[in-house]
Amino acid sequence: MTKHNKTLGEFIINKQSEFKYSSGELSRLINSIRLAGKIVNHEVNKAGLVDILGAAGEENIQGEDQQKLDVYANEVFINTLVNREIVCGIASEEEDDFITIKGGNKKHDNKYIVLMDPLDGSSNIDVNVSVGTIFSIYRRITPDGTPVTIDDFLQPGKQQVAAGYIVYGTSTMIVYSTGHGVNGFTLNPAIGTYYLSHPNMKFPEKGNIYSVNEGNYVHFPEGVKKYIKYCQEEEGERPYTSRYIGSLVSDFHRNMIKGGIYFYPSTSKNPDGKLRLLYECNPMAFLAERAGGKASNGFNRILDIKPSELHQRVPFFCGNKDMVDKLEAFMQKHKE
Ligand code: P6P
Repeated sequence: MTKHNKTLGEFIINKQSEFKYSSGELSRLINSIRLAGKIVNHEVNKAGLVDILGAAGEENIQGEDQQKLDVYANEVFINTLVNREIVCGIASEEEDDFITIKGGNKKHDNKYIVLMDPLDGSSNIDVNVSVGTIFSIYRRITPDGTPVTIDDFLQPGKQQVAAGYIVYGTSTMIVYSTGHGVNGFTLNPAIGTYYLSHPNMKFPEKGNIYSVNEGNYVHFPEGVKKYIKYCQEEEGERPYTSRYIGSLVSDFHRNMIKGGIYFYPSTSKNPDGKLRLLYECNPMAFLAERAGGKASNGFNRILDIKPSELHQRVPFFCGNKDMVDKLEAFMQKHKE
C-alpha cells in the first residue's frame, strides 16, 4: 500500500475532538480558510501573467497603496467566510472597520470571529517574493444572537482559539494551530489537496538567524542596536547570520524551521512599530508559543496585551525563546 500522507481534511476530522468547542464549527471555519487559500494561491501564482499587479488606485486605512491582489484576497476570504455562514464578524487589514455578519436565519448566531491580514508582504508581489495570509480566530464574548461589537475584536491574544498563516512561496503551505501544537500542510496544486508535511512544528533548541530591516538601524531603541551589535560581534566564529525577506510570514516560517528571531522595533517613522497587533502579531505569537518560541513587544508578552483599537501597532520580537530572552535583556538594560 503506498504511503499516504494525511490530508488537511482528514487531519481536521481526526483533531475534531481536541477543539475547545467540538461542535464542528471551527472545523468548518478552518476548511473555509483552506478553500479561500487555494483560490488566492491560484491568482498569486499567475500574478505575473495577468494584469492584476500594481496599485488598485485606492488607499487602505494604513495609508498604503492597495495592490490589486490585496483587494482580491480580502474579497475572497470575506466572501468565503460569509457564504459559509460560519462567523459572526470579520476584521481585516484592508477594512477600516469590522464587518458584522448575520447567519442564514438572519440572526447573529455563529460563535466565532476572524481577524486577518489577507495578503501580508504585498509590496513583494511585483518582485515575485513570497507573500502570505495571516488569520486569527476568537470565540465571541458578547451574547450569542446579537450583533458583534468592537469588544469581540479587542480580546488579548491569549484568548485566541486558533491562528495560522498561508505562505504562497515556492510551494503553498498552510500552517496553523488550534492550541495543541503547530502543523504544516503543503498544497499539491495538481489535485488541490493539502498534505500534512510538517507535523508538530517546533523551533530548534538554538537559533542563529536574525531578521530585521537594518535600514532603520539609526532609529532603533538603544537596546535593539546593542542586540544587533551583539549578534555581529559575539566572539568565536560568526555565530549569527542576517536574513530578511521583507515578508513576515516567510521570515517567521524560515525561523521556525531553521531557528531565529524576527523583529520589527519602533522606529521614528513607526514609533509603535509597523506590525499590527490584532491580525499580524497575535496570530504569529500564538503559533510561536505553541512551537516552543516566544513573542514580546520588547518588555511584555504579546499575547497578554489588551488591545485598545482595531489597527493598533506594536513593536514585535518573535522567535527562538533564547534569542527573544537575550533581546529583552538588552532592552531592559538600555531602557530609555
Ligand atoms: P519594511 C509587509 O508589509 C510587512 O507588514 C511584513 O510582512 C514585513 O516583515 C514588513 O512589513 C516589512 O517592512 O519596513 O522592512 O519594508
